[in-house]
Amino acid sequence: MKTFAAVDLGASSGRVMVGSVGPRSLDLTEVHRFANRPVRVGETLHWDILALYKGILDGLRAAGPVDGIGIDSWAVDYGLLDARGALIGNPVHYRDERTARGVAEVLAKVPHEELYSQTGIQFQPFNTVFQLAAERGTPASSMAKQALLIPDLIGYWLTGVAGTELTNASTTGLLDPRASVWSRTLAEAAGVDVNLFPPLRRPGDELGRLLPHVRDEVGFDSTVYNVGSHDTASAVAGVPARADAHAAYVCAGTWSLVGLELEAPIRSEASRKANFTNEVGVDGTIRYLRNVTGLWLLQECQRVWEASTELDTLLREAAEVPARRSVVDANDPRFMPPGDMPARIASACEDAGQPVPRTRAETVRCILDSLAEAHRRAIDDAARLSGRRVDEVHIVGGGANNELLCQLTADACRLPVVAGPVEATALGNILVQARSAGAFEGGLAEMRALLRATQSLRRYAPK
Ligand code: ADP
Ligand code: LRH
Repeated sequence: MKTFAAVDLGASSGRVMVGSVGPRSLDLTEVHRFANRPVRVGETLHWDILALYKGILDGLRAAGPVDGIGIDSWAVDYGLLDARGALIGNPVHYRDERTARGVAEVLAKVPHEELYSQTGIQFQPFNTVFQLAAERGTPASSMAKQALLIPDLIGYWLTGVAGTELTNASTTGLLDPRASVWSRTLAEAAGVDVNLFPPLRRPGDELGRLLPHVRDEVGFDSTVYNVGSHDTASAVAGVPARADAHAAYVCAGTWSLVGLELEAPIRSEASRKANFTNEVGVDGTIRYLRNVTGLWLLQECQRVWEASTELDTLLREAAEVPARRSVVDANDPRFMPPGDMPARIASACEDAGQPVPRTRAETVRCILDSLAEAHRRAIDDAARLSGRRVDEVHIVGGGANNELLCQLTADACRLPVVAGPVEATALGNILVQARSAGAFEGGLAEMRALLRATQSLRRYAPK
C-alpha cells in the first residue's frame, strides 16, 4: 500500500486529497480545501496564486509523508517568469476581458480553420494562444523568459524543475494532438513564441523531488510526478466507465466538459463548426468534448445572493418548480464574465421569449434545465460527429452531488446516468502517480475497474 497526494485546483476551490493505493484498493481522504477567489485589480482579473500556493503547502503539511505528489488545475492560464525564474505579476484569469484583443490579432493572421486543422482545439477566447497574443508588447511580455502553465508553475515552485505537461499543453491551442509536439509553424504565423514553454513531459513522468525549503515547510520529502495536469484530463481518467460501455462523460464543475474518449482526433470542418475540441488525455487518448458553461451559472447566482440561502435548500425548492418552463443557451457569451448572473439569466429568458424566473428557485431550475439540455445536445453532437453510439452517461465532479442535475440530464438524454466519483479528478491524478510508483499496474481500463470496485456510484434511470 502506498499513499499519494493530489493537489487539485478547481476554479471554485483548491483541495489536497490523499489516496492510499494497493493493487485492489483505493481510499481517498480530503485533507485540506481552500477557496479560490479571483481578485480584480484595476482593469484586470487575476488568480490569487500565492494564496493558492499557501493552501497547497498547508494541505501537504496536513497530508503528512506521502510516496508522491501530483498537481492538476484548470487549463489555459500561465505565469511568466523572468531571467532569474521569478514570477512576473499575478497570472491573469481566463475570464478577463483582455482576450478579445488577442483573438482579433491572431485571427487576422491565421484563420480559425487553420488553427483547428492543426491543433483540433475548439474556439474559446481564452485559449493560451490568444492570451499570449493579447500580452504581446507589454513590459511583462518583454521581460518574460519562460511561460509555465498553472500546474507546471506550482510544480516548479515545489521542485525547482520546469516542464510543460502534455495534456495541459494541448489546451494552449498550439500543440499538434496527434504527434504530441508543438505546432511551431502555426505559432510563428500567430506571432506567439512557443519557445517560452519548457520541454514537454508526459503524465507519469517524474518531475523532481521537493526543494529543501519546501521539505522544511511541509515536514517530509517526496517525489513530484507529472499527472494529467489538466484537471479535465485527470477527471476523464477517473470516469469509471467500462471499455465496452459506449459511454459519454460530463465532468460537471464550474464547467461541464461533455464528450467522448477517442483514439484519434477529429478535425473535420463539421467538428470545428460544432466547436468540439480534441484535448490530449492520459495514455495518448483524445478527449473529444465541448465546453458547456456549467455550474458557474449557479455559483455566480450564489455569490450575488450571498450565503443567504443554502445550496441544498435552493435545489430542493428548484425540484418543485415545473420542468422546462424556461430553457436558455448555457453557452451564451453574456454568461462568461463574473457579474449579476440572476439578472443575466432573466434577460436571456426575456430575449428568448421564455417566462422570466421570478424566484431564486425558478432561476436555479432554469439553470439546471438549461444545463441538462446543453449536456444532451453536446452528447448527441459528439455521437453524430464521431459516428459512435452512446448508451450511458457518466457524471463526475462536484455536479455528481447535484441529484436534480443528474436526473434532468438522464431525462434530457433519455439515457441512464452513472454519477460519481465526485472527486474523479483527484482519483485520476492519484492513479497515474500510483502506476509510476509501482503501486498499481495497468492502463485506463484497469484504473476504471478499480474505481468501479472501490468508489460509490449512483444510478439515475431516465423518466
Ligand atoms: P471546480 O473543480 O470547477 O472548482 P467542482 O467539481 O468542485 O468544481 O464542483 C463544484 C460545484 O459542485 C459547486 O459549485 C456545486 O454547484 C456543486 N456541488 C458540490 N457539492 C455539492 C452538493 N453537496 N450538492 C449539490 N451540488 C454540489
Ligand atoms: C475545467 C477547465 C476546462 C477548461 C477551463 C478553462 O476546470 O480546465 O477543461 O476549458 O477549465
